[in-house]
Formats: sequence, structure tokens, C-alpha cells
Amino acid sequence: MAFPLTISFTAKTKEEEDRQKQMYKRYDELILTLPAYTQNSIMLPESIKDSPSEEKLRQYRQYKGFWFWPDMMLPGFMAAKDHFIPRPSDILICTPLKVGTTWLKALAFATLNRNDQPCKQSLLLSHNPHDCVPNLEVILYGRKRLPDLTVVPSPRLLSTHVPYQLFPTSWLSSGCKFVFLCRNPKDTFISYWHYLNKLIEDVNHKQSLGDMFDAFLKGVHLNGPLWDHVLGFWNASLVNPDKVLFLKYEELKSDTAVNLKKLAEFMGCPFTEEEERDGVLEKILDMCSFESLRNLEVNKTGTMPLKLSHDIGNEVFFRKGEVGDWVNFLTPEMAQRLDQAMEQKFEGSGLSFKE
Ligand code: PAP
Repeated sequence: MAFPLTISFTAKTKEEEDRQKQMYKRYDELILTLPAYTQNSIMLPESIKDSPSEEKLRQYRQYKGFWFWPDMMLPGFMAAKDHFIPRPSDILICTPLKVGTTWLKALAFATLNRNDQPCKQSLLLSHNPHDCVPNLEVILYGRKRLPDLTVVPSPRLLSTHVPYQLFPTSWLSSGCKFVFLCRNPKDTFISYWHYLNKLIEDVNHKQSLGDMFDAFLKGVHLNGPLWDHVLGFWNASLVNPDKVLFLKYEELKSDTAVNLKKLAEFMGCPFTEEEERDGVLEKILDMCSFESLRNLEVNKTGTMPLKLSHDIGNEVFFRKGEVGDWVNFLTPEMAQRLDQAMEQKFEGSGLSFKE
């Protein structure tokens, strides 16, 4: 496989392909036995009818305490959990949705590959960051066939939206590194609300802010409860700071250079004094800025291969890119409820999202 994505698959014979299809079928069967949240209530598996693909965006399944899209994420995660073998040199970008993953992927990719691909020749100029740093559960293992990742040269830069608590021992003991990014929960929620309603084409199925807000506070949020997702990585970063780097979107915004240096050091490729003098860091920051990425042709007109009935334009990943946009959507009462809930959840952890 070369990056960006041309995935080669492990199955070389028809028999092996059939065996893998059977395996994915078993995952699907298991997923149908999981509790679901749909149409604003948690439903038991037996009461859920098979639903069209768009409805599956509004329906989550709960797997080991976390909520997932049943179609687009869970089978892929189950396959990755059982078959992905991390190398000690791998770097995994780990995020809940809508916290700045696209940006972090661009920064990490540009930094890690800066010798082979100086900014002027970067693949990021012609490919969306999600194509350069593929996601394990949605893209690589989400196609009902196992990808052959052994052909990818080290260090492999991959990503996942799966919470730390669900990582199998094989990932945790592999020695690979995890870079985690999170964001103020109010902005995360608002960004996700916009995103979901972009993915849902049918106007009758668009999600109201109020319904989604109530669900969010109950913990029903893609790859959430958000607080558990964040705390999983937070606690791991305290125990194992060499293996888990914990970053916040707001800090990345307010001092991108400092955080980029931190990221480079963590990935094992610190910027040299000479590089700093030559402005290598600034060039990466410029190339990965919201305006630069958003204005690239590929991000204005390109599309993303999500398993939906319609194409998703790459522009969906570049909405506003601001801190505090929640204020334009949440009432003061909603904001207060969310703040209080988060304060409670994070109490005693040493983690906060004070503004
Ligand atoms: P994903 O989970 O679908 O990959 P993700 O990239 O994590 O999405 O989050 C998208 C958010 O990051 C968007 O925030 P908004 O909805 O509040 O606007 C998007 O605008 C923002 N974003 C994307 N690229 C950048 C960037 N280069 N700098 C800052 N923010 C960015």
C-alpha cells in the first residue's frame, strides 16, 4: 500500500476472501445483539428493524460502554482489534470526532515526512489529510476485507476514533505511540451536530440541536460518552507520558508552534536548530493552517469514500475552525448544564476545559 491510499488486501485466493467475508458477517451478527440508541431512546436489539444506511447514522450501537455507528465503524473496529498488529514504531492519531483530527493529521504527516516531502512537494497539497493518515476502523478495516498493512514502510501514521479503554492488549503492549487530541466539549458537540446534519441528506432526518444535546448529556454521542473517551487517554497519558501524548485543540490554536515541537519530539523527529533557523516549522504551520488547507482544490472539490449513498465533500472537514463557536448555538442555560456535567465528570482528574 502506498500513501495516500491504495489499499492492498491480504486475501490472495477466493477461499480466503470468502473466509474473511464470513468473519465480517459474524461481526455484523454480534453487532445486531448490542443495545441501540435510535429516535431519541435506547432500544433493545430485538426491537430494531434493519434500517436504511442514512438511518444508521442516527442510530448508535453500544459496545463495551461506548456508542458507535454500527455500519461504518463497529465491524471495522472488531476486525482491527483482532487483526491489526501495531509495530513499536507506529504512531496512532487518536481522537473523538470533530476535535481537529484533520488538522492534527496534517501537522503530524507533514512533520514526520518533512525530509522526503518538503512542504512544496507534500502530498497534503493534493490529498485530504484523512487520505494521508487513514483511519483503522472506517477506512482500512471497514471494507469487509483485511488490508495488508505489512507493506507500509515504518513509521506508519494511522488513526482511530476508538476510545483507549477498548484498545486490545496487543495494541497497548506493542510499544506504539498514541497522540490524542480533544477539544472543549461544547465546541466538539456543536461541530459534530453540524457535521452529522451534513452527512444526513434527507431534510426529514436532520437532527435537532435539542434532541442531540439531550442525548449528548446522557452520554450518547458517537464514540462517547465524550468524558469517558477523554478521561481514558488523559489517565493513560499521566501513567505513560512517553507513549501517550495528550493535546487540546484550544492550546494547539493558541500556540501551534510550541505544540508542534512537542508533537515532533514525541514522534521521535524533533526539529533541529538548523530547521528552526530555516523556517521549516513555519512552513508546516502555514501549509496546515485552516485557511491554507481549506483553500486547496482537493479540499474544495474532492470527496471522501464514506459508506453512504452519497458522496461527502472534503469541504465538510473545514467549517469555521474557531474556538468558542458554541456561543452562537447553545443557550446560556444549555451551556451551563453542559459545563456543570463536565465539571462533575472530570472532578478529581486534574483535567478541565476552563475558558
Ligand atoms: P473529523 O472528526 O470528522 O475528522 P475533525 O477534523 O476532528 O473532524 O474536526 C473538524 C473541526 O476541525 C471543524 O471544526 P468546526 O466545525 O468548529 O469548524 C473544522 O473546522 C476544524 N478544523 C479543520 N481543519 C482545521 C485547521 N487546519 N485548523 C483549525 N481547525 C481546523
